[in-house]
Amino acid sequence: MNRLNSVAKKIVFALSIFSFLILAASCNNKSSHSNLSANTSEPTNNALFNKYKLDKITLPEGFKISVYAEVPNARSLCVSPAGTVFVGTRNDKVYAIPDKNNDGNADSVYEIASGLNSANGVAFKDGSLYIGASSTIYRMDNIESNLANPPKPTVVYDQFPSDAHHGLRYISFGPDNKLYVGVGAPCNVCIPTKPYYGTICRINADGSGFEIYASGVRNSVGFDWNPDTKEMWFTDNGRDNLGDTIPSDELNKATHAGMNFGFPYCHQGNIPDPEFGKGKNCADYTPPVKLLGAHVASLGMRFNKENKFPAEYKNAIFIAEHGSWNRSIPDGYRVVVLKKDSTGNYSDPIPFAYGWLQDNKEANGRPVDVQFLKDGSLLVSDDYNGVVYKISYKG
Ligand SMILES: [Ca+2]
Ligand SMILES: [Ca+2]
Repeated sequence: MNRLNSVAKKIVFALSIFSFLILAASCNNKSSHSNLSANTSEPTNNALFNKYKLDKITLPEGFKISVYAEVPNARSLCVSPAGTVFVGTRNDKVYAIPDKNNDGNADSVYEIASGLNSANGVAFKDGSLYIGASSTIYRMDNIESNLANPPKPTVVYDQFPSDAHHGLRYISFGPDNKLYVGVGAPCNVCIPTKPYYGTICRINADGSGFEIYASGVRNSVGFDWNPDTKEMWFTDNGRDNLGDTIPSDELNKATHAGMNFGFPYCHQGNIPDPEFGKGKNCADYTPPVKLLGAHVASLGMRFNKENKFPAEYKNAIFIAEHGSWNRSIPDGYRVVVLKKDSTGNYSDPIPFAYGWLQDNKEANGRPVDVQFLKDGSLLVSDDYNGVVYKISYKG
């Protein structure tokens, strides 16, 4: 009897170990719902506001900033029509932040993909999330119904370069339903050795129809389409090592396919490159629409299409400045705005949200991308703190 009892105990013990292993294995397959904080309530927000020293951030009168969610290495942002925010990173992971009850607060943070190579780019179309990770564009279908148990990303296209230098893909769907993909030059400054280096390319959503859309682009990691004209506007980062004040980052406008924006021959529309500009004429290339400042690292940009900020911000352009490294006095580390006047012209960049750089010392935050939500507020990603902020107008 005792012996039987002890056998039974052993079986029960073995079974419980077995079921624990099954449970652990199944947990591994699921997306980690993790301990990342989303700002689901005001008391939580107060703690996160203090944690990230948001009292140091200056905004125009009537605006406020809060933490939307903590997301490690938060980089590119996109949002679905239902309000789910997707966040790419410089590392292997992609995150999703749903707001199912539409209250303007993040419900939670899901890790939905991992094991990718620099999963920086995110774009959403027809229920599918597209991810730009180095050489490869992936797709995750019906993703919003499967945030807790996401499908394995499938390959859409895998012929982009895998260089580490300027190798973070920025991707976005244009009004023509094509996926636009930034492909940086694999260097500070160099002659492109392959046609797609230093370009913005586009492909169909199924991966077919590859073409180069714009060339002479050093490294664009931010573009959007003008809501009035449907033209593509994009940021481009100026080259390094020509001093503190030149060349400027650029805001460019592509009105059609096939335009050349000057890199590496001509910088900011009027500075021939000391090495590669010999025998070239800046007038042969499309100059920028706006100069954004040297070394500020202008990354993500969006037009304000929601237009729920005051009228002076109607269709304004917001740009995230990641901040300088190649400058004796640091610059950038803020969000700037270019306002549109009554004649349709855009202003020079005006600081909109700043204070991540205090006293020109070490930065305590680095904006990467900007994205409007349907409620009219502006999200800002920060890969230094691993946070997505929300800037809203409180009146
Ligand atoms: Ca919510
Ligand atoms: Ca240029």
